[in-house]
Amino acid sequence: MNISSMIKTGIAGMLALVASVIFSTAHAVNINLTKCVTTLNKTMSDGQRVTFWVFGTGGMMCGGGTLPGAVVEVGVYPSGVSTTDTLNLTLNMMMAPQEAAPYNGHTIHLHGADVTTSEDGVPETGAPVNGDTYTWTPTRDMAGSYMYHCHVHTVKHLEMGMYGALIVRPRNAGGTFLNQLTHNTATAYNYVQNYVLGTVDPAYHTATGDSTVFADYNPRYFLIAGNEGRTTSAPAISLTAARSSKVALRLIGLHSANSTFAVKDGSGNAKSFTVYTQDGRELSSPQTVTSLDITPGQRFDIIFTTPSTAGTWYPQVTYKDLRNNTAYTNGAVYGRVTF
Ligand SMILES: [Cu+2]
Repeated sequence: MNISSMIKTGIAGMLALVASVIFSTAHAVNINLTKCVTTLNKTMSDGQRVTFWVFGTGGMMCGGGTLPGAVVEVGVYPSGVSTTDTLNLTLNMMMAPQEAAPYNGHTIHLHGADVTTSEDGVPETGAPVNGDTYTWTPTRDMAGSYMYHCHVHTVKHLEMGMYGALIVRPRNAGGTFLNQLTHNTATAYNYVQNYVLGTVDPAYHTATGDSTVFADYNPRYFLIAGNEGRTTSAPAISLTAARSSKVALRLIGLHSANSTFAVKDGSGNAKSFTVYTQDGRELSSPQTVTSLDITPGQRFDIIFTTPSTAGTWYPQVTYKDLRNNTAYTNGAVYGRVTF
């Protein structure tokens, strides 16, 4: 290497160092996303057709609508790093299906997020229902699972499918997402899936205004990640994992019923799993359990380790009536993890 190239390399190295210092200590990351609202028709397991309202990914005609809506990820950084992620989520109302007044329009409520009242997506406290931008800057202790949903005429619009997972993920000082639930390395995982819980009462999908239908919830369809998954052979969600690996599941309660989560092997034996975070906060002592009740709005982030021998486990949710806590007919929904 001659002197000229050494100088060039030295200058390039210095510039890279300056850039990394700026990036790791002062550069604000803005995550700008646009959501819209569109219809999605699904044929359910009993042959009935249900029309959902779902969040899509913007555009003139509102494309990309899925049930649940696409995952939104926001990063948080280790202590001592002043960089922050700010989520700017814009709701585009063009082409949106709507109810008649006074329940017209839609919002995005960032459930569990500490936001100002004007960013909370609650029409009763002033959130615009004809399109708005919602801003959120989580702090490092907020790593965990959250949810977004519409807060207009919530009993109907939530039930119609207007929801999705909002995940706060730890990044390292350089900004790379870590495969950990929190900044605690004990929460490291090899695989992760979002188990977004949902229920459907078809009567809600056609009722409007102040119908008495909304006072009597009778779900007929029970979902994980938007799918019914009524048998272990046709699960709602599945994963192929290596043996002796760590599988994290984010359990996100967007259902309108009680529920109990468990993980069972092929013989129906309950397997233990560890709960590390609840409602977007790390537990001071992780809880290892074989069953977990999840009520509407709650979130739990859990990890289990797959065995060293081949097999299949079935994470599962049993949906139960809020009034008497008895399991609904067809209320068992299965996931599958093959290793
Ligand atoms: Cu809505």
